Amino acid sequence: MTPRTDRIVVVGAALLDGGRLLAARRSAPADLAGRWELPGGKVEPGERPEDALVRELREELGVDAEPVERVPGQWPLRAPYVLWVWTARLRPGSAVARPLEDHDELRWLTPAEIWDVPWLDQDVPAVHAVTPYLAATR
Ligand code: 523
Repeated sequence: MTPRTDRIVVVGAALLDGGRLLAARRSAPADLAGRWELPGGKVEPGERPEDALVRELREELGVDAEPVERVPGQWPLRAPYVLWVWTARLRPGSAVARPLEDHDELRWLTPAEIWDVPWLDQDVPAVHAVTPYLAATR
């Protein structure tokens, strides 16, 4: 019998500021290192996805962010993970300085630059879904 593997939600942030999207380059694990992603991580048992998003952005980027709206859709990652995305914005006074863990480079991408970085394959459809929101925050 195939063991049952429950789906685990990974939240990703489309962190937007002045019409630009924050992209983060993974430094680990080795097979993902060097590729870019929407920053985020696994939702812990009993945790609300929006709370996980805020927590992950604080842990990984040291920022105080707030989720704005869920981007419709969900994107399969390596089993058992599935990616859910929220747009997010920085709370007043908070700024992205440098990556703290999991990443080694950050870039704020304008709409014209969105496809300049090699996104993780599994993030590409999510980034497509996010692009309309960039124009809306300009
Ligand atoms: N992805 C992914 N894209 C993406 C994220 C945030 C995560 O493909 N935008 C994948 C990478 C891992 C899995 O989802 O295979 C879990 O993400 P990870 O490692 O960022 O989750 P964390 O930060 O919760 O993991 P720990 O470092 O173990 O705490």
